[in-house]
This record gives sequence, structure tokens and C-alpha cells, in this order.
Amino acid sequence: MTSVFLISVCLCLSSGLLAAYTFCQTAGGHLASIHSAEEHKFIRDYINQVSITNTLSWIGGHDAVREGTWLWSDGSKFDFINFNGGEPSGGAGRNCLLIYYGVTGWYDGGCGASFSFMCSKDSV
Ligand SMILES: [Ca+2]
Repeated sequence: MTSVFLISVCLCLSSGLLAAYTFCQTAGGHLASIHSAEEHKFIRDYINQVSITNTLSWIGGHDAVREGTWLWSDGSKFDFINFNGGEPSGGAGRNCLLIYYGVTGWYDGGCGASFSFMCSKDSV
């Protein structure tokens, strides 16, 4: 499992996913990718613990290259899918991935929206 370090969750808002992506890279990591139910639970619980609230946060998934084909921005395989019921629902207008403590699955969101975000990097 990827070890996760939180450098901004819920404490600052990105001015869009691209800014969050750049922030994570500058810190030596990536926007978080999720590859199992265990990782999803860990990240979801961690966001709630840090924020002490239910907050939407960017993770590193997007379908900006080809609508409906989801990729992780860290280049890892998109081998675990956990959209909330009825999601993704935004079509070409929502190409970035959000995790929300209040529900079990993911949402697609407009990439320019301001949300907290979650960075991670591999353990060494
Ligand atoms: Ca989309």
C-alpha cells in the first residue's frame, strides 16, 4: 500500500485541480491514487479525521484525455473503480475525481472548482 502523507487536506483550498496537482508534485508526490477498498477507506477516514468534518477533496483521477476513460495522474493503473451510485454523472463537463467522506463512493467534478486535495507519495 502506498504510504500517504497529507500536506494540505482540508487546510487549504486549491484553485482547481491543476493547482492541486502542481502543489503535490512540488512536494515530491502526486495527487492520491486509490487501488483497493482498503486504500479508499484509509484515505476517506483520514480526511475525516484531519478535517473533523465531511469534506469533498480532489484525488488524482481524471477522464480529461478521453471522456469515460479514467486515469490516475501519477501514471498508475486505474485498477479499482469506486464511483458512488449514479456517478460519474457530469459527462465532458466534469473530468476530475472527488472523494467525499459522507458517502462511500467517488464523484466526478469540474476540474476548475476549489476543493481540498489529497497528496500521496510512495514509501521509500
Ligand atoms: Ca468526464
